[in-house]
Amino acid sequence: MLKFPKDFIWGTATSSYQIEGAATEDGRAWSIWDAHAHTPGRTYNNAHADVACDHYHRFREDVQLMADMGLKAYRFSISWSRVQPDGQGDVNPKGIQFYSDLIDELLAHGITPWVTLYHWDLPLAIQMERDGWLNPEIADMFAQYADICFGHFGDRVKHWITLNEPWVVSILGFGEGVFAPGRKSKNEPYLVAHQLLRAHGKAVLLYRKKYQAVQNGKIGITNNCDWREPLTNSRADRDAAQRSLEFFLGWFADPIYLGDYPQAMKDRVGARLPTLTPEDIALIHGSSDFFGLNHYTGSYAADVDPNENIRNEVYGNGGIFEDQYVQLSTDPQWKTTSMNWAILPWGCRKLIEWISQRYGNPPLYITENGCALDDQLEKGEVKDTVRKEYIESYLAACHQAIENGVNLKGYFVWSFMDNFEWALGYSKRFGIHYVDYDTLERTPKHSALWYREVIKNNGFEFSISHTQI
Ligand code: PNW
Repeated sequence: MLKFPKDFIWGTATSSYQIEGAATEDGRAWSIWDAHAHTPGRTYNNAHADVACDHYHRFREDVQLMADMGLKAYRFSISWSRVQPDGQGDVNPKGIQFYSDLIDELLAHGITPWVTLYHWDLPLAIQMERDGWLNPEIADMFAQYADICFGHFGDRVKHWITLNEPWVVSILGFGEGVFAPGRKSKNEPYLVAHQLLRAHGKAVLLYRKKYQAVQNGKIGITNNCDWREPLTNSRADRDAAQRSLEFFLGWFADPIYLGDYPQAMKDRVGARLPTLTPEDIALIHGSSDFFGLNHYTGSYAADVDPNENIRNEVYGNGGIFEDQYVQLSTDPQWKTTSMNWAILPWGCRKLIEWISQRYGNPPLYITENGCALDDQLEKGEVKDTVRKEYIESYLAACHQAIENGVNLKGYFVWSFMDNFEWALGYSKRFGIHYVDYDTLERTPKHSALWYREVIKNNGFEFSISHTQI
């Protein structure tokens, strides 16, 4: 039996645009994701999230399902344009009411809310009128929005996450252009990342100055990172794997925990990497009470000679190739999910051990982990054995890391239910609850029933011990 530490947080996660629907109801204005999804050709089957899971109208039913599985914590995000439609100025009382009701409903069922302020749905007005994340003034706009949230919800919300995955915003939104606002650039990701870090820092400073002493909550940020395993044991490949982790996670976590961008980035990106001024560093260094990590997969990393004309084959996970010169690859033996992401529980263990070493063993929460599968609903059941084994093996790897000294304090399954998977629309199912998109009916999958037992027992019997963790 693998037992977890007493008080370990067992949760699930979602985000506003992916589940809420009610896109123009009760005063909500469009975000950049509404505009992106409604632009032909941007998402699979031109899907959008006008209705999504209709969580806006069904949140009480959803909280009941969470209570049924004994969930300790629920991570959701606030739609900025629902509470402040233009992203600046007036507050929308009906938006405040919705999140206030959701929080009350969770607390009434003994579930702790973990609230993300920004999960990619920037108010469209800020993009159109103020250039969005490219505008240095966005840090102040974000802090003002955060102020509204702390002020209205901070009496009941004690766990705040400023930003979800700034790497995705920067690389997929401004580098590859596959996510909103759909820009393709080799420089903008670095500029946007810089403003994301400053915005995070300003929101945290405001919380600490104005609210933390009274409200007694914690605030942090969630970054995503995949593991990088050196392809060979050569010095060059080991350096490449390390460099790749620094370009991925160090880009955001180094400024927060170590006070500057990684040296490897400064060396290779040169003048295209903005400089953190002493004021920026004062704002950003030490600005997280905990380390939030979203983690799904990993790959091999190998060194590339800049004179060779090689392109990166592993989609979405590289960052800007010409700056890193790291060749990513996978082993055809590795099992994959329907995202084509490799299932590598040992990569999860190695990554959280890497984080704990590099950043001084901070309190760590896995704020997302899970997998997409081609689930079938048959006679009211979804037998998602691969998902159950995915979660089980990643949790076993987490348990091993805890034994090795990693300060892991909680784990959130992505996702509570199937939802709008961004550019892939409704074609990928990540939920532990199945959503029928015709009737919007929810059904707990076998993985949810298994997770309920894990929560109840604060651990589990590891049934697939032949799996490498
Ligand atoms: C995360 N990549 O996104 C998000 O936080 C969720 O909203 C999302 O649904 C979930 O993971 C599953 O995709 C990512 O291409 C999307 O590297 C894409 C990538 C990473 C994370």
